[in-house]
Amino acid sequence: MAGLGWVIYNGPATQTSAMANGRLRSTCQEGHVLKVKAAVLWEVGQPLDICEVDLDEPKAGEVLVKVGAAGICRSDRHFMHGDAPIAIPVVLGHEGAGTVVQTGPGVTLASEGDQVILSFVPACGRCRSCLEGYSNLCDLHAATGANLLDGTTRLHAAGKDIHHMGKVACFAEYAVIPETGVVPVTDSLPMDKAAMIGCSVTTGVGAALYSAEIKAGSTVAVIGCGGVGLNVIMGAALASAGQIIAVDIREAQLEFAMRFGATHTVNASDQDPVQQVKDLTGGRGADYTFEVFGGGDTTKAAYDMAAKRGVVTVVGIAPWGQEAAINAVDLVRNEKTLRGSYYGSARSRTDMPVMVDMYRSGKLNLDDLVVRHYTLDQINEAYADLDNGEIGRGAIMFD
Ligand code: COD
Ligand code: ZN
Repeated sequence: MAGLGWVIYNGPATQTSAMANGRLRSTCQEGHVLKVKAAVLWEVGQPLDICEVDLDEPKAGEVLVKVGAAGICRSDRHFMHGDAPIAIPVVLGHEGAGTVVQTGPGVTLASEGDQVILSFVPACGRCRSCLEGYSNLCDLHAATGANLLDGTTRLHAAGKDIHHMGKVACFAEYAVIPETGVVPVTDSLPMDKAAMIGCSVTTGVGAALYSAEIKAGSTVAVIGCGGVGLNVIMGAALASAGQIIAVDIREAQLEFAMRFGATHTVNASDQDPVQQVKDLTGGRGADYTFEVFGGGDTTKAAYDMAAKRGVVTVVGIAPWGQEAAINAVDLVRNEKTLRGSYYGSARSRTDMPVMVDMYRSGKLNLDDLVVRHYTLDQINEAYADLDNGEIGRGAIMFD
């Protein structure tokens, strides 16, 4: 904790002065900012800018986290490309883990020194969604978007407020996060594995176990076998599915998926994936299908390849405005279920510790999932690797 350079805030963020020469304090003093390196999206379609930004001290109910690792997830890419709307400028990064180094007033859910997994839905615990048990859909979180729960930001640069993706913003050395957005881990994990639990594991395994509730012995097809899709496959294996069919347009992804529990593969680049899945399931289609890419066509394919009474779970979010043409007669006559799944229908604070235990007991293969490490300065390269279809997950590692 020593050596953190708090700066006295004297005016606009670009005109700070007078280095504070102290250790990090556990009680906040108004008006201090920390200079941190962060990857900022200033404009849609532009590369991320690695620059120094000002980070305010945590306010009531917030914690300051020294980021340990941040995953390279396609969801951030959707914002960079403008496929999904977000307030900009913004610090992206929603799959992370780190160490709490300071707590704001009134914090009771985490302490200094805790290793924490970051949750990109810090549930308020008071809204209707939270009270009904759907904390992944917290109304206050949705209403405050890429600001913190009080509707303001702690990040600033060039005289502008900078938004916090998922109230996490972990493409930065430090992050100020609502206390409900950090989940302490007992007996620390490697940071990159802990980070995976912050998104791809909870989103993917959760989609299989908590959204679809896959039954033992059933047939499963997963469209899109990147970081999140591989976790859906692991979830299906944990649920003892019989056949697990990995569907992707890249052969390397399909081969890699076999390591995580896929029993069959379908290459959708040259042949109709719906027909191939039907061929592999005796003409019935799969009992559970998942869309884990984010597209209208792939959502339709997931629907079409589902069996009678099949459950279609859409994890990916298609670019704004895209639609999927669902056959309205087939929906009724074949009693299919079409549903969305956000954050694996999970409750971060109780379900993430379950994922940690599953990793520790060897049931989740996170050691093979993270295949590339980068520095924050290499983040645009990391996203180029994702676009080029490199297998598995990449992670930014911080000192
Ligand atoms: N058919 C089959 N597979 C395809 C196709 C296709 N037509 N096109 C691409 N793919 C494959 C790619 O080759 C790749 O293997 C895979 O789809 C996508 O994997 P990644 O690693 O690029 O993406 P992920 O796993 O990091 O993210 C996937 C999401 C579905 C989560 C993401 O794209 C998304 O839609 N996010 C929005 C939803 C959201 O916000 N969720 C919560 C946070 S993740
Ligand atoms: Zn993600």
